[in-house]
Formats: sequence, structure tokens, C-alpha cells
Amino acid sequence: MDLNAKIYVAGSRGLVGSAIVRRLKKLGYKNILEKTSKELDLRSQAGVELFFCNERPEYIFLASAKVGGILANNSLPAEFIYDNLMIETNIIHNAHKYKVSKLLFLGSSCIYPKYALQPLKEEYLLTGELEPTNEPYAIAKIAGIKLCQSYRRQYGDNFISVMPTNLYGINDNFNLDTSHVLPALMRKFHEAKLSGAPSVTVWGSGKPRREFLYVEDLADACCFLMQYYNDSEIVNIGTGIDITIAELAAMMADITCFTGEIVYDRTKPDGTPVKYLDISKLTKLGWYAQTPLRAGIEKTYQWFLRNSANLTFQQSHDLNI
Ligand code: GFB
Repeated sequence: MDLNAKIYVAGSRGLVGSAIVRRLKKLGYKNILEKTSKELDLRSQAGVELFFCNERPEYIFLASAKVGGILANNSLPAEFIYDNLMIETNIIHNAHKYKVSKLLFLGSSCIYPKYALQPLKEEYLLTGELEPTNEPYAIAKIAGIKLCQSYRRQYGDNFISVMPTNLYGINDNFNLDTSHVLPALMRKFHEAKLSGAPSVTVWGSGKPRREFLYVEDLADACCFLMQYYNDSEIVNIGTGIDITIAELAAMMADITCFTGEIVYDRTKPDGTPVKYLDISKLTKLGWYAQTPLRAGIEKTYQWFLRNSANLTFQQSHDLNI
């Protein structure tokens, strides 16, 4: 990518999109195009077509999505499948129509079968049933992968798809109803410490295992792959290391200096028992995550402390479009 190339980051207000914008600026890119969801609703076919006709971006990071944790996915299945299908279909089709040089589509590790062998290899896609709590979202993301592969096969478009593991970092969503586990626990432990609450409730059994990648590392991986990867097959992005939710909760209690009790609410779903990625394809290309989990959480917590006063803990579900 030329430093003056016109780069559109879809979803630039969200956790991933904002990290990609920061990374691109650090790398010296000058011509970065961003649109808020108020300026451009990516679910609107006419709106997206007009945007492409006027702006003619050369590169696209498709980081816009309707995202959320296990409860949001389980409660809003229609929104998760509809919004994500509309966003990706509109952007990918117009990227073809307006001859975008390259597009990077962000999927998710939840596209893999619930009981697939671990670590999850890219070839396990579509080899088994999905996790019910986020199947609509996963189907939409799988459709996005197939869109990219089909436009490459039929028209020769250079559209690539990357599959990040669970992400966290600055500018995350801290709404306790819609967020992912790491920001949710950070807020719960922080507020319990401040209020002197005797305990913090963690959803599920604490037994599920998850892999967590610091979003600044993800952004670096996306810029790396946009530069060097030009193949139709999906690429996992992760650390290759997972921990139990209980271990995460204990680490979060330590970092936030919460000394009370951790209790488990088994009425909440555990979701996929284990979900961590085989990252050998990416490491063979020469990329490795740089931020250990504890260091990443501490950096995020420092950001949270500086910003929690004015964080908009969105009541409506997070729509990074
Ligand atoms: O991060 P999370 O919401 O989503 O939940 P998934 C991970 C695990 O943490 C689940 C447990 O077993 C939750 O029950 N957990 C414990 C909590 N306490 C909490 C809490 O306070 N809040 C939340 N949110 N979880 C997501 C998919 O699955 O993975 C998304 O739903 C996406 O679509 C994402 O694919 C990468 O990791 O289970």
C-alpha cells in the first residue's frame, strides 16, 4: 500500500477499526477515510453505493460489524445475522464494482465448529455444528468469507479474510449486557473494588477456555496481511495460548486489587467449551503477537481508569458500522 493510497476503514469507531486507524497512522499512511454510522449506515445498499461512487477507496479494512458477547448474541439473533450480512454484502459488492485494489474482511473465531479439535485450524471451517449462542453471527461471518472467495474466483478481486480470536483493548465495549468477557470483568471488578462489594459474579462455570489477543497486535497483523497476504484461504490471528475464565477472573481481581469473593452464576451459558486458534499459518508468514495477556490487560485497565468517567456504556447494542 502506497503511503498516500486512499484507505477506508469501515467500523473505525469500534475496538478493531480504531486500532487499525491508529496503526496505519503510526506506519505513516496519510489518506485514511472514516465514516461514523450516523454519516453512513452500511446496511443501506443505496447509501453504500453512493459512498463508493463518490469516494473511490483503493484499500478497505472491513472491520465494521454488529458485535457483542455471548448474551448479546443469544438475545439478538436477527440483528446479528441481518446487520452483518447487509454490511459485508454492501461493502464487498461495491469494492468489486468500484475496483478496490484490496479488501481485508474480519471474521471471528466463532465460525469454527463447537466441538472441533483444538487448536482450531483454518481447514476445520464447516466441518461440524456451530455454537448455538452465536450461530447467526457465525453464519453471517462465514457468508462474508464465502463472498470474498467467490468474488476472487469469479472476478479475480484481491479480497482476503482473517479470523481473529477473542479481542480486547482500549476503546472496547464495557456495557455489561452486550460486551465480551474481558471488558465485562474489568468493569465488574473495578466497580466492586470502588463500592466495597463483597463479591463479583462471573457468568457460567468458569471452566470454558478462551484465547485473548490485544487489539493493537490484531491491528498490526491486519496491516501485515494487507501488505503481504494475497490468497483466498482464511488466516487465523491469535496468540496460540488460552486460559480458563476462572483464571482470567483471578487475574482481573489481582490487577484491579479486588480482594472479595468470586461467585459463578451457572444460569448463564458457558458457550463453546474451548476456543483457541492454530496460528502456524500466520507465524509461517512471519508474524507473532507481541503483547502478553497480563501486560495487555494492565494497559487496557490504565486506559479504562483514564476514560471510565466519560465512557458511554452503551445501553443500545454496539453497532460498529
Ligand atoms: O466473551 P464472551 O461473551 O463470548 O464469553 P464467547 C466468554 C465466556 O466468558 C463465556 C463467560 O463462557 C461466558 O459465560 N463470562 C463470564 C462472561 N462472565 C462474563 C461476563 O460478565 N460477560 C460475558 N460476556 N461473558 C463470543 C461470540 O463468544 O466470541 C462473539 O459470542 C464473538 O460472537 C466472540 O465470536 C469472539 O467467547 O463465548
